Amino acid sequence: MQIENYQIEEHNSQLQADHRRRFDFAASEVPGAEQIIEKLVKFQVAIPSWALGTGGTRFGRFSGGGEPRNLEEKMEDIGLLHKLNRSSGAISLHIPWDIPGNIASIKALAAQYELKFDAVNSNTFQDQPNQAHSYKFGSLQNVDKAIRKQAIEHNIEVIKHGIDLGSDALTVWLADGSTFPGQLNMRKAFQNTLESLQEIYEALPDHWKVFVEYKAYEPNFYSTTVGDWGQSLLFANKLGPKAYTLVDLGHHLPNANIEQIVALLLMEGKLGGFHFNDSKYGDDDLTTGSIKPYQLFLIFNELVEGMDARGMDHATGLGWMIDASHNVKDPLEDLLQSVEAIMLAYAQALLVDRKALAEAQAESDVVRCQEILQGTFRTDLRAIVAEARLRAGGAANPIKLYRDLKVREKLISGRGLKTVATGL
Ligand SMILES: [Mn+2]
Repeated sequence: MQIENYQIEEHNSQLQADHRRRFDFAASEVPGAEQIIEKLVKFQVAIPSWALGTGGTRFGRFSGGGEPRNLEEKMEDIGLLHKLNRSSGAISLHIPWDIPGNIASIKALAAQYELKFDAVNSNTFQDQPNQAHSYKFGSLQNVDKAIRKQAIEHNIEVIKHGIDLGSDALTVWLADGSTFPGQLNMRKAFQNTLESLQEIYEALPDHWKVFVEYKAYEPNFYSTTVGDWGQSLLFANKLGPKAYTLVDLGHHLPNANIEQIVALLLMEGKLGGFHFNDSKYGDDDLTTGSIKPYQLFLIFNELVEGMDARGMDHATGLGWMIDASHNVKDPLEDLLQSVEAIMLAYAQALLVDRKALAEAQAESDVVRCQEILQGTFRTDLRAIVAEARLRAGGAANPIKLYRDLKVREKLISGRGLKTVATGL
């Protein structure tokens, strides 16, 4: 299905008076509101092809109905999101869950929905049907050279799919590691992984990047071969200038200071990509900003400060993507909430009075530093974010319009109640 422009215009005119009142107040309170709005309009967050269906846990999965059955329908879903919020203009493909069949028609569809192809993702954490070797004991780290070779070739194939689509980055997340002490030689596992990554790196086109994503634990529970940002940075530094670390918010041990990690990686010019989600305990993959919105703001505060220090373009300097799973919510509503939370945290970070903060830091005025950050965090910028969305052609209240138009009901009637998205 498609949302028509007139439906957005009708919705916006119904909410216009209310929005105008709130926006005028916010704009009067916020210095530089126009510049913030301009930056918000440009900022796009990629949606991964695996986030459009209902996820599950190892205990079960409860389908929500009307899930996209193939890549075309996944793009249709992201097209709906982008139509509503005008900030979801990119899709990140997971291979082999979403191998593009007819490249020309997939590209035409992307153009129709105004979507770009973000980083492509390889998958060596599962065995595929008819695969010669198993990844049960790791892929790029494996003690068996033939298994490593198979995993390397898969990554090179993913790069080729990305080239066909106009993508310019490969994200490698490895489940490699060990579940019991003594299971592997950690130094050899690192060296095997490095050699494998070097072969993949050689296959990258000149303008491409490779993102090395880390994760503290799971599915392996004793050691992870790319376990934290230090290990990822070690790989990225050894690989070369096209290799970067990717930070996934859920891939840290509890209470890790992610804002500090972000600050230092940016300082080193080695932060490449970002995966948004939220969590209470581990890699919970919850809606971004649903549990720790203040942390999200603090992370964005470091991102904006660090990117500005390096003269980076906020919209294009890093790969921005949501990486979440939806067990109890409608995935599309969840994604609308996530994008909204990201835009809000970004807007707040743009509002931080950097000069005043630097002065307070220089005087070690700890109280003033806290007042500046929390004063900004507690400023209500929702009307500013909504104004940016309206100027970009989106809906004043995306979730309200989504529900008013009965989008999920229409997707169910078109696709069926019992559908399962590929990869889930
Ligand atoms: Mn991730």
